[in-house]
Amino acid sequence: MDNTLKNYEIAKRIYKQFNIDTDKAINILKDVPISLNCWQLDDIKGFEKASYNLSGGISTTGNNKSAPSGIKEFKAFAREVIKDLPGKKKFNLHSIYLDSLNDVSRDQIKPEHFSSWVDFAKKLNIGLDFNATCFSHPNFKDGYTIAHNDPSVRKFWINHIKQCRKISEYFGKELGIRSIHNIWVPDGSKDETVDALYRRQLLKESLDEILKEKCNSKYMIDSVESKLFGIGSESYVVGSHDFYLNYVNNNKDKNLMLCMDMGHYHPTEKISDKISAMIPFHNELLIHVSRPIRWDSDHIVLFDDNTKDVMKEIVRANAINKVHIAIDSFDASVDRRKALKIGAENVIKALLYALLEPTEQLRKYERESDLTSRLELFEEIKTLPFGFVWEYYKKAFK
Ligand code: RNT
Ligand code: ZN
Repeated sequence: MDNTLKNYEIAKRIYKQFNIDTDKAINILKDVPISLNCWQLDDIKGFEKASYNLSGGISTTGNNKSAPSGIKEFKAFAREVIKDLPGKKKFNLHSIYLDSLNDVSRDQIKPEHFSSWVDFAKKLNIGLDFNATCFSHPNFKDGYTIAHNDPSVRKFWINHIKQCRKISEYFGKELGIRSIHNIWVPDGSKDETVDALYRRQLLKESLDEILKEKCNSKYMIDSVESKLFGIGSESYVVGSHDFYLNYVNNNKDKNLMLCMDMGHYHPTEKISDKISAMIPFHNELLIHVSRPIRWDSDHIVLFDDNTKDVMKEIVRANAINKVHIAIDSFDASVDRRKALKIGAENVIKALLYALLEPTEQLRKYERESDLTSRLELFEEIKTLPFGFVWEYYKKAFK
């Protein structure tokens, strides 16, 4: 292993001087599943025969010539990236990535349309997460889906999401790894909305109907993802943070958790600060690690302060088993495979960085009100030989 091991041993000794056990950090990290978003590979196009344009207030830009030519190449790309990453992985599918020779209406999709994905996951020994796709479809009408005022539109999407829950349950059962089923709907309005309450009542009713049937919690768990605004829903989003937070808290009997996406809040609002506010009240949380630039732009995740801060808060809150980490990016301006790989590496890297923080020592200083020593230590650890530990982990745990 060239100099990697030698360098790691040097780094290990240096970290030891700060009472940080690098072996222990790596041992924890290798078992934390990171869910890779399939949609980074093809700009959220999927494989529906009808192939609708991207809608729902999200957008990919760029024209790098690296998108896969079909489902076969798509799977080969995904396999390559997954194999290239260290530690535990999951693959996060949207319902439009079904594998079917025929045109299947979204309210009719079934586990059988995803059986090839189960084979794919089994071979790689990974879990599958799932998402209902309530956009890029003619039934996404007037900016609404399950909060549409037309009951037939609502019905279509309710049925779609019900089917998606079953597919998620099927993934968990087949793979023996619980699947997370995320519900995000784009419903909202460009301009001032008079019927804000009415729409939220509709959303509540629709969710009640969708979640009425119990799925086996051993195999799947639902999550609901809030948002602040989207393209075309700048003024009003039905499924806001407050709405879903209340919904989850008022439905503790349901197998349901909140999903917080880093790009779905006011620009100066940090989700890292929300983790410790959620942990006392929620058993589990889902985080969409993303990178908003001025808006919810879904840029590729970097090894930057925002990503590190989220991971640090998860570690400091001792919540590695409670907070599920999924990546959400779509950038068509660079090589799609590299985009997925680099973003995922940065998430794993940031988690390793967080695990190598001398949290107990910092906490001790803080509780003793010794803020000078806390500041000194914070700054000192920034230049520890982190790169050596990362290089070693990347090679040894592929
Ligand atoms: C949209 C949400 C959602 C999507 C994916 C494709 O703003 O973040 O998670 O990005 O479902
Ligand atoms: Zn998201």
